[in-house]
Amino acid sequence: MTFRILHASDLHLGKPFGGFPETIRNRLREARHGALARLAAAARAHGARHVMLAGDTFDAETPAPETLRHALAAMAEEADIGWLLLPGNHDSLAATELWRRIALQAPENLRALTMDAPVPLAPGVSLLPAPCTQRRPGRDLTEAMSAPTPEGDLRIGLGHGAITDFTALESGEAAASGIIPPDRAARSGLDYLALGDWHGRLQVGPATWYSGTPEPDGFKHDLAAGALLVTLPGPGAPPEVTLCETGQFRWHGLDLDLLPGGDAPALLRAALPAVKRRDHLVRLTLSGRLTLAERAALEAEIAQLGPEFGWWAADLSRLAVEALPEDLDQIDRAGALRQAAQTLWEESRNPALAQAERDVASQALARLYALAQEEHP
Ligand SMILES: [Mn+2]
Repeated sequence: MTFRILHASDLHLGKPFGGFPETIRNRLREARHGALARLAAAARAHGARHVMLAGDTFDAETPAPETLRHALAAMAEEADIGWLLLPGNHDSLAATELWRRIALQAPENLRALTMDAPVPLAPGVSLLPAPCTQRRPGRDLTEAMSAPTPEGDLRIGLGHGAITDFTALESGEAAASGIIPPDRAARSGLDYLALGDWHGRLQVGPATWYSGTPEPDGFKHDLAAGALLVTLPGPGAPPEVTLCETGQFRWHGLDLDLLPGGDAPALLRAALPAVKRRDHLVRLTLSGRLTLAERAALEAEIAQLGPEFGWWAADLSRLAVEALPEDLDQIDRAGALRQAAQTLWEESRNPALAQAERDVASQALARLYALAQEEHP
């Protein structure tokens, strides 16, 4: 008897993305809402009737009324899919008003897992949820997954939180309390343990996974986000787990170390996606050194490329410049501008100055050079 289910977590609906400009913030929020339909489509396409959301479906304990209503409506519209909603640490049971509203407004195909008792999911399949009682429960809630279920049932655990630190175990230190033991699946006789909390995808053991968020939300995890399609061949048999990509946006934290003589603009282009740039966020950090001319060419390339992306930031503060005396002629042959360039050049290589001061002079010289090139290309 094969059972198939989709495992997702950490949707964080309503996440505000403060610190980003309004346009991209709205698009990022919208993409999180859109992930519900993409999850349903992925489940349907692979013959899964249920989507497990392993906590943090909502970013806040009191989401805006429309965030909740839109989510419930979107789930209701996927009428052939059963949604299994576990309270995480962001939307724990301490958010009593949230779970009260969900209980009142939830469509028939949504099941809020607010109790840590086994739930019959399908004939021969039991779900063992461990809802977060509060933001930091301070104890291992997944102990509840050892509860008995009908003889011969598949046992699927659904939890939210951090696993025990392996390094602490190996060094003989006491494991921190209130976190999930990595061998929970074996301890509680689970055929699969679906976890949420970690926003990247992570396999913890043969039958234990973090799905990661279905829609990426930061630069920490630069991977294609999605949900896990879990196929359980039968009680006691190892699960087959495959990725269903559901992410709209990709976040790239890109580090480039540059040296003179290379083609920096070409290196940059090669490191960036070529299509759908509007759905990519890029945080570029440049280091190494370039000649003034190379740096000016790179800055021009950055000015050209940046606006093609959904969001873009480039940090050139750690990119040193190598200025040659003849470069100064490119700024001006004489006059006040040349004099300023000469002074900056001398400061940039003056061993009597602190490195920070020399760097400031270098950056200013690079700026002056780039401006002069724009005027007299
Ligand atoms: Mn989370």
